[in-house]
Amino acid sequence: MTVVEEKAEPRVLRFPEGFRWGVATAAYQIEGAATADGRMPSIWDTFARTPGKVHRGHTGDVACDHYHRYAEDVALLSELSIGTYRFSLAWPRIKPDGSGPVNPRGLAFYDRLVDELLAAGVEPMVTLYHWDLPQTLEDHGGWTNRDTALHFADLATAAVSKLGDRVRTWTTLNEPWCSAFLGYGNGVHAPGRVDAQAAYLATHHLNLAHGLGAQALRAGGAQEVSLTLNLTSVRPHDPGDRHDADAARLVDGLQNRIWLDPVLRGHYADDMLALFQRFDAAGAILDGDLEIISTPIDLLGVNYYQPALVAAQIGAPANLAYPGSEGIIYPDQGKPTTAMDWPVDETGLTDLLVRLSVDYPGTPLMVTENGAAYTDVPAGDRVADPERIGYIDAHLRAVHAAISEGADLRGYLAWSFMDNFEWGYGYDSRFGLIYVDYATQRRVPKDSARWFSDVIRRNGLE
Ligand code: IFM
Repeated sequence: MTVVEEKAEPRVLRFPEGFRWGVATAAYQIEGAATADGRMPSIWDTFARTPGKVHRGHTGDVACDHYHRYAEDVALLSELSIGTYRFSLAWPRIKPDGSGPVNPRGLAFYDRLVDELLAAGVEPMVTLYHWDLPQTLEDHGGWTNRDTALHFADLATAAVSKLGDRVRTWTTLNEPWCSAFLGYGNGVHAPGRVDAQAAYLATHHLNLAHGLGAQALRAGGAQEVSLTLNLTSVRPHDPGDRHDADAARLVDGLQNRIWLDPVLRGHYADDMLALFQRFDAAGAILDGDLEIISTPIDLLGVNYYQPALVAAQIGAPANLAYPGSEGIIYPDQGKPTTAMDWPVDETGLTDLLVRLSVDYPGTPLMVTENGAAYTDVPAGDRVADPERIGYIDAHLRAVHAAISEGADLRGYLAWSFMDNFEWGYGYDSRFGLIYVDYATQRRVPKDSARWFSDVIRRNGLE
């Protein structure tokens, strides 16, 4: 008797047709060339030079030297079959003092980059602002000054008029929560101010900048306008405890709703308005602002890394990254962690995407950042990073589950294309799919890069 061995077909978890796959970076984190072609300092140049602010005194002066090596980097993107490349424009290159005339040499860099990407078959996706505010604007109050939002709209106009014929998808801001609450609330990001009123003023002016920027992009003919927020699922430690539930609602307000509501519903929720009032910032919200802020967008970018777990505890001081959040603690989540001690829990991503679809229906979603820092050790030409593969694999399954539950998810971009300047953590925290040897600037694709490339080619996971 002959036994016919059946060869089992590997099961593939497929993503929708046309799903956009890619990777993301940001200007200050990779470009270097801090004084090239008329660029002037940003708040991050100043902050990084301030002793004690950035791990080991690292700065973005050289970073990955992408400004000079962009052609090599684009070739790598293409080799890995990356469909979409999300990058940001450096405001201090394009308008070095923030508000004056356009610096053609600065804008020309992005012109070259966009052409290089298109020639390599990679779609450029542009973010206008990823935290590098020109220092001159900060000298006039930065995001606490309403004028900064108006200057941002001018930046949008300059950028779209130069690149709009070739760039389809435009994002106004990246993670305004970080700009407002880390920049002006607890001061761990530039400009390093610790001032609750300033944090709430910045919040509203960033929302306004988004709205004005979205209008400027539309007027300049942008096809797809978006905003990227760092959102998360905020969970009460004991869901049955009223105080824990209230704590979760407040943190959810500051992390998620204070950005989502004005943009997608045209108003701030009452509990958030109460905080603007408490910190003497409600006067910044002028008649007509919310109409501007709620200018329709075509896509909401979601950056997700970890869920939040909160519990009420009488007497706990406020976390300055959430000014006004007295009486709340953040218990250990009991999950495995990344090299930065961030808990790994992909269920927070499914919950978040499904929640956005239910609470804010009608706006397509895209995961514009997701990834993890691990300690990568190169061995010759190879960097084995099984933990990063595991992290991304789990999060892609979580994304797939959200799609199955009805979320209108259009794409997934891994953070990050290559190792880079991880803000206050400097260069020691490596998020890249590509390993960067900073001493030689040699790029080495990690195992995760090859693995992700296979996922893209098959539009799914085995
Ligand atoms: O590196 C950052 C990025 O600039 C914004 N989102 C989170 C990433 C990891 O911390």
